[in-house]
Amino acid sequence: MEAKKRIFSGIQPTNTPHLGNYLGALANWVKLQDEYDCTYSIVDLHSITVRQDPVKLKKQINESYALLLAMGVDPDKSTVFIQSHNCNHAELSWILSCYTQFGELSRMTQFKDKSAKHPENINAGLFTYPVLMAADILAYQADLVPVGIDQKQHLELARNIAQRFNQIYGDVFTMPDAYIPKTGAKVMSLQDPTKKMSKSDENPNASISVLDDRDTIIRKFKRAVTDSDTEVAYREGKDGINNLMSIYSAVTDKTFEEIEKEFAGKGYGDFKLAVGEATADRLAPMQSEFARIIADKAYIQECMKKGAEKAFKTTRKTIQKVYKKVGFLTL
Ligand code: ATP
Ligand code: LTN
Repeated sequence: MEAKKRIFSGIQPTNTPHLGNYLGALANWVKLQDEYDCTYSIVDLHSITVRQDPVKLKKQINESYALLLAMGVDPDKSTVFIQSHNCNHAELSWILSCYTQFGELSRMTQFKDKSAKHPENINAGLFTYPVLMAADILAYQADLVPVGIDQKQHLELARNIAQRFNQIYGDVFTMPDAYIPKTGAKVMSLQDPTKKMSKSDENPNASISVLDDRDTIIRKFKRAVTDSDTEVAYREGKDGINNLMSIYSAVTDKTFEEIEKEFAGKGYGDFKLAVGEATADRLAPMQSEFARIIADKAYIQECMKKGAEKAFKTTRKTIQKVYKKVGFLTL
């Protein structure tokens, strides 16, 4: 039997995941588990590129991990672990940073955005963030990386680093491809539909947390910024409605055409309510599962430990190969 292709992806424990994280990435993580050999990580090392409160961070790491399990990521099928529990990520990141150009990192739009947002803390980690991400992916020899569209540039960089390394030392790393969903790849803010929905947005009405209750979800969608038109139709310039249609399409699997038909002659009020209800229905099973899992500390610990051990084993093979190739002595 041919070995399954490998998948790696990660999410930062910076806040509770929002609907964008879910539709852009996490929903695919669950779907791909049968067909691929999947590894999913809570990337806590990445999250400290922006200052975090240690007490809050600890809680967020634990909850983000439990949420993955609640969503249906199966720790018996896939490897689910916390990034800092596997030292190979940081080790490989150092090596790869010596094969990454300053100019390449300067062009990363996430670095430009985040340094503009936090001018008081433009640290070296924020700059080298994409190298650590490349190390995450390449350490597992991943073939596919399910992410939202905002991570495409980082993935291209990972490919460039892999190619450069392979050119010098022969075939060491697998070339990874991005896996980006057709709908939900970029969910926009409900308050400013020209900006992406983001965990770090200060306005709580701008995003739907996957743990928001039904009433809150419906209320936030009711308040979503749209336009002065009345027609539910996907058209240029109707950013707010386009975003709501994309969300509705992603949570119900209906096409834009079907949605336009469903709401022909109806107002935005009816449409917003339907989007709210469909989203709440979609998130409800995960929310009750989360309540159950988060109470079971021993189970979470056991899964984390098993995940970290599996992750370490797989990646140590890559590190050993890399050390040999660059000319380090082995003991
Ligand atoms: P922050 O705003 O703090 O940078 P984030 O909301 O971008 O965080 P991440 O943990 O960086 O969240 O991303 C996790 C995954 O979710 C990534 O695969 C990313 O591409 C995807 N993602 C993030 N925001 C969106 C969005 N608005 N729409 C679709 N996918 C998204
Ligand atoms: N940079 C990503 C999170 C991330 C990731 C990864 C995604 C870190 N390492 C490896 C895919 C593969 C983000 O900000 N969303």
